[in-house]
Amino acid sequence: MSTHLAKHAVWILFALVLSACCGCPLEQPTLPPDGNVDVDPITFPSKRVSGEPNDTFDQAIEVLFSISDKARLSGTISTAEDVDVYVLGPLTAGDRIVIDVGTSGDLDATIALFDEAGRIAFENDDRNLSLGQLDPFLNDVIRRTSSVYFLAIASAPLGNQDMRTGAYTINIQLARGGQPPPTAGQIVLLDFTGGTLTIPDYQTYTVGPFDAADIDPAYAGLTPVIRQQVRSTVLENFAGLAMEVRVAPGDPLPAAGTFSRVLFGGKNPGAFGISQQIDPYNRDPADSSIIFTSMFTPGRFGRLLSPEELGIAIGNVATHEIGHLLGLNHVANIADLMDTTGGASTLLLDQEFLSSPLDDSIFPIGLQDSHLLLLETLGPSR
Ligand SMILES: [Ca+2]
Ligand SMILES: [Ca+2]
Ligand SMILES: [Ca+2]
Ligand SMILES: [Zn+2]
Repeated sequence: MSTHLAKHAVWILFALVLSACCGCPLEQPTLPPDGNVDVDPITFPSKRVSGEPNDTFDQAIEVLFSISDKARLSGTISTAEDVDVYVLGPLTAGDRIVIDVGTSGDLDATIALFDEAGRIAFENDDRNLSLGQLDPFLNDVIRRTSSVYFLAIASAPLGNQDMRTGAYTINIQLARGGQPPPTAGQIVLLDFTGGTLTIPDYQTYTVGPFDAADIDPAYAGLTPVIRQQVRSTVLENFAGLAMEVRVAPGDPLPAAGTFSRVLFGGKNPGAFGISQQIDPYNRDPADSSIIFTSMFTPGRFGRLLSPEELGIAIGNVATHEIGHLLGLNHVANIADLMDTTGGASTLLLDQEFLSSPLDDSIFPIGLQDSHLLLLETLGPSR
C-alpha cells in the first residue's frame, strides 16, 4: 500500500506544479495515445496500430508482436467510461499469456481477455489487493482455441472514484505451443452440520447446525426435506459436468483437502452468501463458501415460501457461490445462476449457467459463458 500512496503523492505534486506555473485552471498533462509503443503507423499502412475510437471489439487496435512474441502498449483511460480494446490475433489452447500492466498511479485499472465471440477467458483487477498492488497482472494458459483474442482495459468499476482516469503501459509476452492443464472434476460438500469459515480480508463466521425453524417457525421439522431439496437443486444446476455433491450429515466425508465446502447457517444483512475467492479455472480444490440461511425469510420474499421453493432458493445461491469457487464472475441476467442484478424472487426461477453479459461491476463490455467455462474447468460428467 505504501508504494502505491507514494506514487499517488508524487502525481498530485506534479499536477500542483503544473497549475502554479501556468497560472491557469489545472490542465491534464500530455497523456499517451492508445496503441503500440515505438511503432510508426506509416510503417504499417494496412493496420490500425494506434488511436481512438477503440471502445468496442469492432474498433480494436491491432497489437504488433515481435519475433520473440512480445508486445508493448501504452494508452490512457481518458474518462471513467473509457474502454480500450486491443486485438491479439489467434491463440491456441495451451498457449501461455503474460500481461503486465503498469499505471501512472492515479488509475486503478482492470483488464479482461475475450475470445472471438466476446466471451471472457480471464480477468484481473488487482495483482494483489491485500498488498495494495492495484495494477492488473495475468499469467495463465489459454484453455480455448479462438481465431481472435481481445485484450481490454478499463478503470476498475468498484475502485476508488478518484482513480478512474490515467495513463497505462501493458507488456505482453506469449509462449506458444504448450499443453492446456487437464480438466479436473470437483467434489463439493454441502455442510449442514455447523462450523467456522474465514473469508480472507473480511470476516470469520461461526454457525450452529442448520435448523429450518431458524428461518421461520413454519419450517419446524422440515430440515431434512429442505436439505434434500438444496442437494437436488445443486445437482440439477451442475448436470452434465464432473461435479460430485455430498451432504453432511448423511454422506461419507471426502478426504481432507480434496473438496470444497459450502456451510449453511447464520445471518449477514448484506448478502445471501459469500465465498472465500473467485478461483479462475479452480486452482484451489479446497476453498469454501457460506450460505446465510437465516436470510431466506418470508419478509425477503414477500411471502412464506413452500419448503420446495425454499430449497430451490438456497440451492441456487449455493450453486452461485460454488460458481465463484470454480472461477465464475457476476453477470447481468436474472435467468443466469451468476446473476447479481435480480431481487430475491429471481432465486425461485429455474436459473442455469448461461452465456450472459458481464455485470457492470466486473467489466463494461463482453459476455461470460458460464457453462463453457465450467466445461473447460471440470470437464463433462463421466
Ligand atoms: Ca483511451
Ligand atoms: Ca486494479
Ligand atoms: Ca476452487
Ligand atoms: Zn456472487
